[in-house]
Amino acid sequence: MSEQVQVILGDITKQAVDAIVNAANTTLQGGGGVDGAIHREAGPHLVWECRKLGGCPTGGAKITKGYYLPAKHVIHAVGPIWQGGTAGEEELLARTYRSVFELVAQHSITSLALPAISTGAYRFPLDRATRIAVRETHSFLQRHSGLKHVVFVCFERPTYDAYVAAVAETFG
Ligand code: AR6
Repeated sequence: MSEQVQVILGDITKQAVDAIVNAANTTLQGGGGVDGAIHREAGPHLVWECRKLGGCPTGGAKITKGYYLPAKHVIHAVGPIWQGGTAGEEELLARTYRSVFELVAQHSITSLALPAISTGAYRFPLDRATRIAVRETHSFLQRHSGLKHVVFVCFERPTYDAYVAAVAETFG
């Protein structure tokens, strides 16, 4: 496995990195799952800043400060809701990761922690989502040397197992 890429079981709100990624919705006003956890730990300033952003389309991402989080920034990314696979969900999820990495490059982020976007409330099949996440990460790392450390933070064991398999497959 690449030294740049790590898979852990844990809570993304505890990661002391340049930026953590939030699995947000198009309103950027908070919600359940990882979104709820991030807003709880960051404190109310986060939603105040998010209110000024005017939402975000599916496939997009926007960046804020991390406030009381140990992470300096939060990249709010909006993945697609799984609708059976015929609504372009795979391409939309890939686009979501590309939007995250555009912000990583623009803001010279050197360490990044990501959750398994769309695989909770949005019900994207885990293996497919994981392969897309790891493929897009690999593609970005090949083109950009500034990002030194990527952590896939998994909240549940099946997610962890899927990432370990996808990282081994892609990074060797
Ligand atoms: N750290 C890391 N991963 C977590 C954490 C955490 N603290 N908490 C949950 N997860 P979800 P989605 C995992 O539902 O599918 C929200 O209401 C979780 O186990 O958070 O993209 C938003 O506002 C799963 O593996 O995000 C949206 O409306 C992964 O994070 C909607 O849910 C994603 O699950 C987005 O749905």
